Amino acid sequence: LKRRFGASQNQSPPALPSLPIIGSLLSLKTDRPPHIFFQELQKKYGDTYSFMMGSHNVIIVNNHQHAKEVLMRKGKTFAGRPRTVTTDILTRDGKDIAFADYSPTWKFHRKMVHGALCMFGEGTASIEKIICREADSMCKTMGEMQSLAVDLAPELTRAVTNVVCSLCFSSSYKRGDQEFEAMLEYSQGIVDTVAKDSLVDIFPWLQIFPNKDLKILRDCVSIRDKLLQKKYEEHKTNYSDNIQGDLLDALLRAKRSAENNNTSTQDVGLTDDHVLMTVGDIFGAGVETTTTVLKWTIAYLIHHPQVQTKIQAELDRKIGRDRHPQLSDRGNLPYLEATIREVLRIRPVSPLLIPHVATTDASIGDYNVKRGTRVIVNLWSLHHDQKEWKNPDLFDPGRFLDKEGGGLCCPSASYLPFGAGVRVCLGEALAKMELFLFLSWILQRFSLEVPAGHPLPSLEGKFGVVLQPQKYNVLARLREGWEKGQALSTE
Ligand code: HEM
Ligand code: PLO
Repeated sequence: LKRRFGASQNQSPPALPSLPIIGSLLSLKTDRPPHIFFQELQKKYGDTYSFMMGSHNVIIVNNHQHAKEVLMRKGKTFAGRPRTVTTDILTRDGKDIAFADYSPTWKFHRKMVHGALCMFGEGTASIEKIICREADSMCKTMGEMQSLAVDLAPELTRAVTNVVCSLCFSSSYKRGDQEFEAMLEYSQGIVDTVAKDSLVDIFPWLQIFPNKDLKILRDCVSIRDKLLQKKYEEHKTNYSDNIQGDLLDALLRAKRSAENNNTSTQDVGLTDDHVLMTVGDIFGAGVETTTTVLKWTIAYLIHHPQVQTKIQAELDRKIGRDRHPQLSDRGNLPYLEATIREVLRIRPVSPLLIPHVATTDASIGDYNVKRGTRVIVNLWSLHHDQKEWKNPDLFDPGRFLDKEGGGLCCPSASYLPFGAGVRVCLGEALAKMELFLFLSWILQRFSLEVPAGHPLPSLEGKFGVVLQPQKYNVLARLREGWEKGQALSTE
């Protein structure tokens, strides 16, 4: 293939056919989800190839060598983000972190949020305590719904939402809360319509025509913005220079201190819009990603009861029934950790990451890349690469354990569930704590199975800004000997 496309030195990557204005649209027509289609195109065009999306040049990277060059070795060069119609609606023209282009403002906000998230690790209201409080409440509710066929999604979402809600706003939601129900609805509307490379993102002029998805997105964003604005007003009223309780307080403090120093808040990007959009990002990312992974994990555990039994045996051996799992148990539960890693491999939350943009003329391997080119790292291809993984489509947590089965390992370099480099996920540590605690709490006392007469959960994802599983029902059965243990409390 290399010879055929002449990839010797400093050439353009192999390209799909393209026409003026519409670009390669005709060659991109498919009913498959994009990450799978892009993986298949490798057979014809090689691991790294390009096409035109309207007037934009796009490069797809399908192997880990090129992915690491883009994300790590040349991370800064490829740290740009494209502006698209849908993400501009969500983020008021990129005034957030995830969809903001590479700029001093993006750097500033990223650093601040990173600092705030690190700070929450300590203190009385530590993240661990918050997560355990929510895990406890979730397990109690699951106990009440025992032996019923239920969709666990709303309870999982509420637990995860309350963790980020505590971090961002120092608040949480009770079951059946109106505001929480509204949040569930608008957030799904956003996930369904934003950053899907729909036609308006390729041809921005299509906005002038009525468009159902764009209307859903605008309506949902407007509901979200009202909620964020309300939280912002509440914080402004209760703000004190000394108390820095949550992320929104931390952002407010930075804004006020810049104002007091007579720094133009416009320069560093500390306008009200920036503060709101940044919190919106962390709130949105905090909810949708972790919930999605929990749903995938439960779906896979139902398909593979032997994996579930093995995790439970490990929990019984290392923790027993007299106490709850805690973060310090993480090193002692390698099989559970391996299972989480395998779920993040086989169903990556963000199979195409978020598109990157070359901020200068650059190169990937032997290929020249022009400034402004969009670079999409196909994480799905990396995680399902036959050369890197034995039976990549098989769910096998054991692949992350060393030969003796006692320690964790990473059998391939082709594994980047959180991305890497300057744009690496900001919530990796938080997400890992949540996944570990929520899953260990659930599996310590419940066995999850498919209810009689219900189908097994589908393992096919719905492609969007996150790869979500389809809805399914579960039966959570209290494990033998747990009737007593239920009385355990977090105190
Ligand atoms: C970005 C994965 C949870 C906040 C990303 C990216 C990935 C990712 C793949 C894109 C990297 C790139 O474009 O190169 C995940 C996974 C999660 C998770 C698998 C859960 C298991 C979270 C959580 C938060 C969060 C809980 C919030 C606290 C962010 C932010 C960005 C990001 C703000 C944008 C970073 C930037 O563009 O500078 N994440 N994420 N993520 N994530 Fe996460
Ligand atoms: C999820 C729906 C929310 O209502 C808004 C939102 C904000 C930030 C986005 C998140 C959504 C989806 C997952 C994203 C996150 C930023 C980083 C994260 C894209 C759209 C990932 C996985 O990259």
